[in-house]
Amino acid sequence: MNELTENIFNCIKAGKVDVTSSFPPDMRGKNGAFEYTKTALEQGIAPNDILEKALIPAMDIVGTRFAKKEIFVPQMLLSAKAMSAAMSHLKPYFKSGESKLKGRLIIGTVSGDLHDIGKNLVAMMVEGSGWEIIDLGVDVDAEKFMKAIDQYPDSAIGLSALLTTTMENMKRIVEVIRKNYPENKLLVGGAPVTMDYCKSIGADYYSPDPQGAVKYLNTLIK
Ligand code: B1M
Repeated sequence: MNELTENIFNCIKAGKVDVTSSFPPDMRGKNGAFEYTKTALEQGIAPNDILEKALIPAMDIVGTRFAKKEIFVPQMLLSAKAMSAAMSHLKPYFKSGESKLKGRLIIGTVSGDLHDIGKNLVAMMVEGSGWEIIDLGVDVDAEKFMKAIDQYPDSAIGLSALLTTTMENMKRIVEVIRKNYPENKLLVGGAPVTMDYCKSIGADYYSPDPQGAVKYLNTLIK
């Protein structure tokens, strides 16, 4: 790994966003993912190399540590923030089509539900693994999901629900999407959701955490 790519990798793993970030204490005053990514691109390192050699492996480690409960939500959020800082430089290349992403995930918290911390973590981890994210936010009804799928028909779709009451809405939204787009892959998650529930409503996969979501989505790449 090139030294700059290694620096980006280490910053994302440690949650070092930019030069002004005070976390982690031993990296205070030093450049972060934001500065190193900018320099790497200026020095001609390909956006795909930065994504595949730094962002994806770093977020992979972070996701595994989180799933094993070796790190917790705040550390994961900082790593995701560092990843987003690096992505802010890479996005223009992917948007222009000069570099290719793995796929696209439309994600939202289902109608009636305002919890978005877990959904955002999933979105950030999936983005960090090389996917484009269309984040519809919270309280997303079937109509809004359908509008986004009509616009991006080749996407996977992710639904999050944190309330037992809104799991019913998840079911209804899955029904509407299935009716119109039987082939699209539907991923569901959120604290009260289970694999049994996922199967009972006709979704394709349930993941208890972002890492599982990433692993599942990566199996869909053609
Ligand atoms: Co609310 N809330 N809340 N809440 N809240 C819970 C969920 C609750 C369990 C608390 C409790 O009573 N012990 C309870 C639900 C009970 C139930 O339905 N069985 C509850 C309730 C009742 C409510 C209100 C109804 C309270 C009220 O007003 N009377 C209300 C509802 C509002 C609404 O949505 N309409 C409400 C409101 C809120 C706040 C706004 C105050 C706030 C949300 C802030 C926000 O999200 N921006 C809030 C919070 C913070 C919580 C708790 C404390 C924490 C949720 C959270 O963020 N967890 C929660 C209790 C708890 O969990 N201890 C609680 C951390 C997050 C990282 O985990 O979201 O599970 P989680 O996401 C995980 C996985 O589930 C998975 O990956 C994530 C990372 O591991 N995952 C996916 C999530 N989505 C996924 C999607 C995937 C794959 C994996 O694929 C697409």
